[in-house]
Amino acid sequence: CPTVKEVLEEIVPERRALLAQLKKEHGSKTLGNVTVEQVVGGGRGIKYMLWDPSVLDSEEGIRFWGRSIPECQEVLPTAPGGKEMLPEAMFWYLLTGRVPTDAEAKQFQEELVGRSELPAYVEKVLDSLPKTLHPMTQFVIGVAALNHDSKFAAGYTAGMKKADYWIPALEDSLDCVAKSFTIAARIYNNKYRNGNDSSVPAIDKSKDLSFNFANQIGFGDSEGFVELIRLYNALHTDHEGGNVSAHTTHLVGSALSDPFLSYSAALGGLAGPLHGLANQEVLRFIIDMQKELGDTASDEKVVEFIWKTLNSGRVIPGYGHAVLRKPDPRFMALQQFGVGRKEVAQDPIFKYVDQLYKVAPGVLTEHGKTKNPFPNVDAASGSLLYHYGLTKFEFYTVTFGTSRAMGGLAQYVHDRILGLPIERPKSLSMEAVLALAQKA
Ligand code: CMX
Repeated sequence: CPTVKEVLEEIVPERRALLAQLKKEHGSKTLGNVTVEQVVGGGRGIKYMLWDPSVLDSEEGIRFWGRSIPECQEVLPTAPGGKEMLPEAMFWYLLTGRVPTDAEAKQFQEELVGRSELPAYVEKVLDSLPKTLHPMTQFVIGVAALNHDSKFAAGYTAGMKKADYWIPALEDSLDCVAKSFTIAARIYNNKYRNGNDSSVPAIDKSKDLSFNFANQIGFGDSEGFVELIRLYNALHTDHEGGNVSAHTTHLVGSALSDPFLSYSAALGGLAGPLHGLANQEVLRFIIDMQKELGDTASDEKVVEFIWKTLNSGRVIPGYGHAVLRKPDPRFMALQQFGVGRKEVAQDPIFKYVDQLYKVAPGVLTEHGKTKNPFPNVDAASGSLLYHYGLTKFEFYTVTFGTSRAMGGLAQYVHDRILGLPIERPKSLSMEAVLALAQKA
């Protein structure tokens, strides 16, 4: 069956023709006006960049090349004996816009797992870091260090043609995704286990990335955990282009920094508490609640706890969203995973996630600040990892990071296919905004 590169070779002329048509026939048309509020308010809603693999609707949530999450769950291949869509299949789909056949997904999985070993110098870099360093900082360092072997950077230095940029960009992106899983496992073993001695199993080339990650950190025997990691990684891949991690990949990549440097920069953004670090914060919040209220509590007590948090000036992690105005379908998919497994559904932490979903939207609505009182993806993800014994919640954003690489870098490849220019939007001083606004 064809490789992902062969499928992309077919797609390249179509995508380039579509961009040429957009420029030629519609280049001067307006897509909306920019208000002062948008300029001072983080650019919300400004239609500003191209992003092909996914589009986010504020009401219904994310669609990947036009398919909703349940639709993807229906068509994307799973592991043998598994029920959850494979992240490798999702990555292929994000890159090509085509659902892989079982044979294509299997071949692609083998290709990625075949790339997942780390160069010795990266292992050395990771092993030399202090155990006290946050796992996300370690992740930033590990991914950036991979740039040593970047085929894109080498090709650029050797003077490759612009039309060919996407080819080494694809090579590096596949390497970056595959090796991210192994970097994540190494960070976990260094920080929370006995380092990376001979007790860490070698990569099993016949299995998928999620299994190997789980296996290397000691969870390979847990069917539930492995399936969760597959679902988690497939769901977190992409959330259109405007979020901090995706946009950073795109922005840094627009300077023709290679995929490793671009994605490493994105991980720095993912590590922020208003973005990916929220899943760590959700667990901290629920554990604090459990410590104060016990394993179960009445709705009134939970509401009281939420108010106490809000009144102390903190946010309720896992709630609210810059774009979404309904419960996040990624949250719903993870919640369904938990509800569908009896042992998870009975876990007190998971039950608190459920109870928060019932009461927190009402409290946040009454509080009256957030434009979206509903849960985002981070509201559920950590409780599931915690249930299976991954209790080091400082590590949770790393699992988000292995996944987001697939979405950010799928678009990175498309950016190079399309030959998009360096990003350079206009900034204004407050005085300049004032002067323009007074004239408007
Ligand atoms: N709890 C309390 N207050 C909240 C809130 C929450 N969960 N969500 C938003 N607000 C507040 C904001 O802090 C803001 O207050 P100020 O005006 O005092 O600054 C006000 O409501 C308006 O914010 P908004 O327009 O509704 O939300 P933004 O687009 O500015 O921010 C987000 C979106 C996600 C950063 C915000 O909802 C938040 O901080 N949520 C908690 C953290 C979180 O879960 N982040 C993960 C998001 C998903 C991801 O990227 O991984």
